[in-house]
Amino acid sequence: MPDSTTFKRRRVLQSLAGFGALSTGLGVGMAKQSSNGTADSSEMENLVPTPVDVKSSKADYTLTENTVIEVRDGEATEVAEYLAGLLRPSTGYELPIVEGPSTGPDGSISLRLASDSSAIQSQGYRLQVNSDGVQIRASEPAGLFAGVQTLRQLLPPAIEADTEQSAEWTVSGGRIRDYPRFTYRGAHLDVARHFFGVETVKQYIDYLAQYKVNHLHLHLTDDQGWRIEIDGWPNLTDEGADSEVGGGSGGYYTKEEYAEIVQYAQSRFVTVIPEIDMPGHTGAALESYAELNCDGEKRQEDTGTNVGDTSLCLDKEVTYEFIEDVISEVAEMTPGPYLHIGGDEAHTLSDEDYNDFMSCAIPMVIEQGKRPIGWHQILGADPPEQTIGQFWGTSSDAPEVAAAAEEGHELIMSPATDAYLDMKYNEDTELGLDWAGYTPVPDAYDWDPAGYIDGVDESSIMGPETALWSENIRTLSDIEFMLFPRFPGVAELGWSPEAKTDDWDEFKHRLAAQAPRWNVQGVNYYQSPQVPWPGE
Ligand code: TNX
Repeated sequence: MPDSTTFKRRRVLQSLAGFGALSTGLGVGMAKQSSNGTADSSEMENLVPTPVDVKSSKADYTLTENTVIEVRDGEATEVAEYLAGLLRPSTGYELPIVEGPSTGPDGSISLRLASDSSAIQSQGYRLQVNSDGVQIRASEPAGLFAGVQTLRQLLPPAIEADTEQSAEWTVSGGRIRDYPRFTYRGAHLDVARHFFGVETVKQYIDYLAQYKVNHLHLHLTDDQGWRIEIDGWPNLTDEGADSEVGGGSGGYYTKEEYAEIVQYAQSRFVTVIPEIDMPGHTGAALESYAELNCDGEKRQEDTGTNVGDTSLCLDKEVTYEFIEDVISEVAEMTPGPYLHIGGDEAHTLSDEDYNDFMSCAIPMVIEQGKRPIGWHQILGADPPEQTIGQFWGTSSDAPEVAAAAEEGHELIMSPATDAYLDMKYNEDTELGLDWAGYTPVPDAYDWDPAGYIDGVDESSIMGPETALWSENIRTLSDIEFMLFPRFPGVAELGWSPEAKTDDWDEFKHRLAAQAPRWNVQGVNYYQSPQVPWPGE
């Protein structure tokens, strides 16, 4: 599949023409909302996700060619380099990274790790803007990185360009204290039904980082394709990777490519969670190895979209050797603490067989030093307490899940009615599915990760995760259409205080104000009529 990142860059340039004017026009001295009701995204009050505390002031800071990025220690330098990489192309400024204490003649952006974390938690930060510059303080680099994402939004949209722009690079004055409601904020991507190359995944990671989402869940295997190289089982990628829904050519990540994704994610404080779905959704493995099938015959290539009709052969010893090899290799390739083993829709198995299988598979994950995650059906197998259930149901009435939470299991919340971004917006939007109903933009925002399931309280909830299944999602542009503008809403539910996320009519203006940024970035977003887009 051609990777669309390169095409995007071209679109960015085209969309820039009117931008310098728009950004400066909106930016300076404007009320929080202009007379036509358009919010200015670079005001502190209009950030997405909205911070815990904001106090704006008139003491703006304007970057100049003399601005320096000041750090005090090595760990902050990595974040400083990322920030410089964001700001240099569009400003055209040198923005040298200097070891402080030091300020340039026109002030500095200072990133500092400070030990006082009491009021900001480990992923939080404080940001202050005054006429001398910008100071970001955090107890950990992840907090500095979150602060940098905030600073990015406080600059005019043209900052997103990758070529030099003439704009006034003013950051609105004030102070922010901020930290996440949930330490886990996730986004899933199905690379099995359609395969997405490394460059597309990197772009996806950048969208996560932009909205302070810190986990990427890659659905690496399914009936239609096996997408990760496993040394001991080469047919998985020699035979099981060259297909996808609709019959395209598929693909897979070599170990080096997977490492590249993991490393890129780490540089953006995103943890990769690999998913090897089992015992169902295993058609690609069954197509690659005859011995994994109960009848000893290779399964036919699958390019359709049926679910639930495949399973590993649970009566065979080789099945357990297979999953042990795969789990250990994937664990070895993955620095993060989690490994997802699917466990959904194994419709050909009895509950007893499914539970017996999971009683073998889950300890293998734990043995490798990882915390197991499974789709919430896995909780029915009475797994060890550290097993995490990913809820993908459509109803708040889920007593088995509530009982598992009561017993101590943590939950990741991906209710299909709200967080399944592969659901169509409405009957007129072509991409996506509709089995869980339509998900118009307000619906993706109008739910509470901690309040969705009856009888489960917030202490059991790790956080929300969007899902993007790819039965008919083929390109980066398709991904963007499903993600934007819904994804920033779910990201806000994961980050911002509950009391600040219960009003769509307030949020919709802040969301709309992101559009000028997406235009500069070349994002193919859905122009939902429910969002008051600028200029309408
Ligand atoms: C259900 S969610 C599935 C996937 C499909 C998805 C489409 C889940 C655990 N299983 O296999 O791709 O619906 O929305």
